[in-house]
Amino acid sequence: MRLGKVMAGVALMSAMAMADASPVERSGNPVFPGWYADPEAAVFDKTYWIYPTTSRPYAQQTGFDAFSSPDLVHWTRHANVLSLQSISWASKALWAPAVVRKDGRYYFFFSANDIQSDAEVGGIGVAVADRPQGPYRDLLGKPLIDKFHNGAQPIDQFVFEDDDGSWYMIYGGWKHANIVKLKDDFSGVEPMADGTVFKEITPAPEYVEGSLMFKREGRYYYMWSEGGWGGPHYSVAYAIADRPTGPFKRIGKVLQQDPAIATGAGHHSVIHAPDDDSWYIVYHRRPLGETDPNHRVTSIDRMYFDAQGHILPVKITHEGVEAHPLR
Ligand code: FUB
Repeated sequence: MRLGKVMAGVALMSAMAMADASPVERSGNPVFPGWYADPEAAVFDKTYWIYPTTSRPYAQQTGFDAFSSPDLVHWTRHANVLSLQSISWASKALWAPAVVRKDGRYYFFFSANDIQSDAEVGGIGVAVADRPQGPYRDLLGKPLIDKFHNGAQPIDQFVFEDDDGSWYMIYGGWKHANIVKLKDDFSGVEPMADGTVFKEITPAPEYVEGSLMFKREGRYYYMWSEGGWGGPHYSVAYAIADRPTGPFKRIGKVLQQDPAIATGAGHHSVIHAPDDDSWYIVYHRRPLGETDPNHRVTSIDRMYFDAQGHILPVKITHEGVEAHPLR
């Protein structure tokens, strides 16, 4: 066969291969429409869940929607999974869900009322349901934490089960963070091994709010938000320690605005897919040119570690992430 004919054959075969290859499905960012902030990501069985704050003026933050997906690309909205109707002590500013499964039930921790002093009613509450999509009802009939301790406003809780079965909550606004050990029935807090109940773990002067913790290769990663949530410089930084109680020393920023993509990228959560050890960061950001503080949208991008276990700076994208069905 002459060379020209061979080359033509090769060109035809690669054109056919390209036509056959299905395009890679990606989530796009934001991953679902609407103004939603502070996304809490969870995996229950083979389904991804996102529980965000409804991003509106505080008086209109009266309920939470949830979103589920089999693959990070296709999302279904579940409206009003928890609302003020089920929380007698709350009246506004429902924020920052943290949702966990324990003993077959689903627990939805939330912040309410944006209290400014111990004289006000509000703080961090917990609701319960038999299914991830609710409906959730208030577990206690009162807040779980309703006072300032170590200067931390009781908001922005994250709930974490350690390997020994202990459950911890890390929380706090107004530039202070505390860790507490939860009672086994989540009805309150109990002293840790050293007798401390509210242990301050504020990791750096830059700390503002939005705490999160996970464990990887035996070490505890603590992440938090810095800057003002209403502006472009909102961002996420991290530290690593050998214990959930620290001490934590700030290593650096992980997530921040990209003037070509979006501003105000912060208040995040993390998903680990164990089948291929991929990590995702789920966060809110503000579309370019938008200045309304509440115009926050939920996005997902990949998160990578280097060989020493440091988190590499996240590249925020318009494309989002590839489909990742859970096996
Ligand atoms: O969405 C209300 C508040 O905005 C959150 O609790 C803060 O972390 C900030 O994201």
